[in-house]
Amino acid sequence: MHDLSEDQLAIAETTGEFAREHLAPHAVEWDQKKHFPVDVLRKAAGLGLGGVYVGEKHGGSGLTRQDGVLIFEALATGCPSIAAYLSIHNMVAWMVDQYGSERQREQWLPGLCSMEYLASYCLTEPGAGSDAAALSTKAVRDGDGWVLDGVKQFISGAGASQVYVVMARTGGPGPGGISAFLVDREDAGLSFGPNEHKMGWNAQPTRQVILEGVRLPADRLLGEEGGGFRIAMSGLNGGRLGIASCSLGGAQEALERATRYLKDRQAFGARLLDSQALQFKLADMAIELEAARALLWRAAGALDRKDPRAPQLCAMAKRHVTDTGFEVANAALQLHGGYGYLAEYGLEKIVRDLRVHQILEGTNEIMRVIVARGLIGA
Ligand code: FAD
Ligand code: 2MC
Repeated sequence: MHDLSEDQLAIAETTGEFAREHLAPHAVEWDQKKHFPVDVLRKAAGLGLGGVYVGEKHGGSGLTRQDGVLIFEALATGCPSIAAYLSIHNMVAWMVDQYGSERQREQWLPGLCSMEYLASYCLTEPGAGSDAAALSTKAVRDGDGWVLDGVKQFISGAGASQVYVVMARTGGPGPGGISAFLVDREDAGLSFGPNEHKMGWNAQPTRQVILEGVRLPADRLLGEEGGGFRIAMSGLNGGRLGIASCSLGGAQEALERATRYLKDRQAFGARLLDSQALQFKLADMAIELEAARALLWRAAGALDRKDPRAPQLCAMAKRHVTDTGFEVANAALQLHGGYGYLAEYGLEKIVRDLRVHQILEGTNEIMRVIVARGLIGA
C-alpha cells in the first residue's frame, strides 16, 4: 500500500472502517431478508460517498477514479451488493455532473450527493442487452418536451431510486439515434415490475422500469440530442472499474476469512494452515488478487488522464478482475469445506454476489469484444 498518497490511505482506511462497522455485521441478514438499507446508504453519503466523482461545487467529493477503486474495494469487503449499488449511483451522479447543464446540475446534484435521491441507470431492455444500441424505448417530441414509451430490464435500485437516467431512441436506428433523459420517480406514467428473484445481489432491488406515455419537459434531456449512447458508454467506463473493485474487495475478504479459518481448523493432528498445499493455495489466491489490483489501478489512472486507451483498459480490468475475484472467492469457499456452503459463514453469499459481476455492466464476452476491436482497429 506504500504506493498510495497519505490522502488515499486515509480514504481507504475511513471507508474500510465504515464497511466493518455498518455493512459487514448486517450483510448476511440483508441478503436473506432482501433488505435494501437506504438509511445506511445515506450514512455513507455523509462520508462523501454519494458523489465521489462529482465536483465540490455541487456537494460532491471531487475525487479521482484512482481514489474510487480504493473506495469501492474497501466497501465491498463489508458487502459487495451494497458497494455495487453505490458504484451505480455514483456512475449516474458523474453523468449528470459531466453532461448536465448548469441548471440541471444545480437541480439534481445536491440531492444525489446526499443520497436523498438515489439513482438508477436504465440502458438494458428485454430485447437489447449486450447489443445496447438496438434499444427500442422511444422518446418522441411533444411541443418543447418529450414523451417516453418503453420497458427497461434488470434496473438496479428501481422503485427505491428517485432519479432514472433513461437511454431512449429519438432518431434513426443505431447508436446515433439515442438520447439520454432524466426521469423522476414522480413523473406520471412511470411504474416498476416486481423485484426479481436472484442468485445474489439480494440486498438491492432489481426491477423493470416501465415507461408509458411519460411526459418530460425539455430540460430533462441530458446532453445533446443523439448523444445518449456516448454518454451511456462513457458512464460505463468508470462503472466497470467500480464493479471490478467490488469483486476485488469481496474476494480479498474471502481470502482473509479462509486464512483465519485454516488457522483455527484442526485435522490430521495439526492446523490445516500447516499444510503446505493449502499455504500454496492461499499464496496463489493472494498473487492473483494483487495482479488484478495492479491492472485495475492502471485502468483507473488511464481514465483519470483521459488516455485514449482508457475504454479498452477499463474493459480489460473488468474482464480480468471480475473473473479473478469470482475464482478466488470460490476457492475460499472450498477451503472452508462444508462450512463454506452454509449461509451463516457468509462465504457463499460473497460467491453469489460476485458471480453477477461477470455478467452486468457489459458481459465479460463484451469486454473481449471491446478489447479485440481495439487490437484490430475495428
Ligand atoms: P445477452 O446480450 O442476450 O447475452 C447472452 C449471452 O450471449 C451472454 O453470455 C453474452 O456475453 C453473449 N453475447 C452476446 N453478444 C455477444 C457477442 N457479440 N460476442 C460474444 N458473446 C456475446 N442493466 C442496466 O441498464 N441497468 C442496471 O442497473 C442493470 N442492473 C443489472 C442487475 C442485475 C442483477 C443483472 C443480472 C443485470 C443488470 N443489468 C442492468 C443488465 C445487464 O447489463 C445485462 O444483463 C447484460 O448487459 C447482458 O445482457 P443480456 O442479459 O440481454 O444478455
Ligand atoms: N467509451 C466512450 N465512448 C464509447 C465507448 C466507451 N467505452 N464505447 C462506444 N463508445 C462510442 C463510440 O466511440 C461511438 O462514438 P461515435 O459515434 O462518436 O463514433 C459510439 O459510442 C458507438 O459505438 P460503437 O460503434 O462501438 O457501438 P456498438 O453498437 O458497436 O456497441 C458495445 C458497442 C458492444 C461495446 C456496446 O453496445 C456495449 O458496451 N454493450 C454492452 C452493454 C452494457 O454494458 N450494458 C450494461 C448495462 S448497465 C448495468 O449492467 C448495470 C448494472 C448498471
